[in-house]
Amino acid sequence: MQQVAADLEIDFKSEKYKDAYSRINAIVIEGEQEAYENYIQLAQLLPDDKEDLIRLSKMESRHKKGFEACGRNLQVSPDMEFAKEFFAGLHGNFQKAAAEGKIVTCLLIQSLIIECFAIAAYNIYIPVADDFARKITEGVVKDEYSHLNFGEVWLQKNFAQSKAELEEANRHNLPIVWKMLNQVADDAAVLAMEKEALVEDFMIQYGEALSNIGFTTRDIMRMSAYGLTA
Ligand code: Y39
Ligand code: FE
Ligand code: FE
Ligand code: FE
Repeated sequence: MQQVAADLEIDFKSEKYKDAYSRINAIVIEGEQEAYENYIQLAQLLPDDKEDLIRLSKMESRHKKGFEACGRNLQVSPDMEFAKEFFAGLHGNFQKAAAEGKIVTCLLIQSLIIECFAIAAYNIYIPVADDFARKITEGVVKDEYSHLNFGEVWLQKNFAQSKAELEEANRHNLPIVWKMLNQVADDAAVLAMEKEALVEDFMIQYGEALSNIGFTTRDIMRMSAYGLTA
């Protein structure tokens, strides 16, 4: 059962809520900033899709501004140091792949894993958000579906030659996502976002994406199992 903020009587002004929000809001702001940078790097790696990718990068920087406003609205200062550390694993792997020209790995990290993480988090947040943040997040999540779609379409077109690299990149990066989810679970719970709901939504989005790209159900089961124990 989806719970809504009005039923839960969440106190958005309590110190406990604001403390948890200082980390979750920072994660989202840092995530949007890194997504902006990642799409600019992808635009350089994929000259044929440059215009589209620059357009996506601009959407990410708008998202960042929206979430900064959400923090200000609750008089919370985001803990950006915590957030940088939170993203360090995926950030490092994206940078390494980009330096090696591994476009498929870069797309898996940003356009599949990070976008599915964002979609799950924003879907779960919307019903329990304050009115200001809800309106912002509703606008943002629509964009994130289009970013996921970009990755799906590209990888589906290039599936045969990308399959092995996708499996390898999944093996290295999916366990990092489970660690990130575990790290943020307590703070998310304070915002009335349950870890089980986040995991469920993430797996649905990610599994659907892998299916759209061309993986079989059997492949998806095998790939999804990586890092579940992280
Ligand atoms: O593509 C995007 O805009 C993604 C960068 C944003 C990622 C946001 C990550 C959200 C995780 C929040 C975890 C809260 C429980
Ligand atoms: Fe960077
Ligand atoms: Fe975004
Ligand atoms: Fe995005």
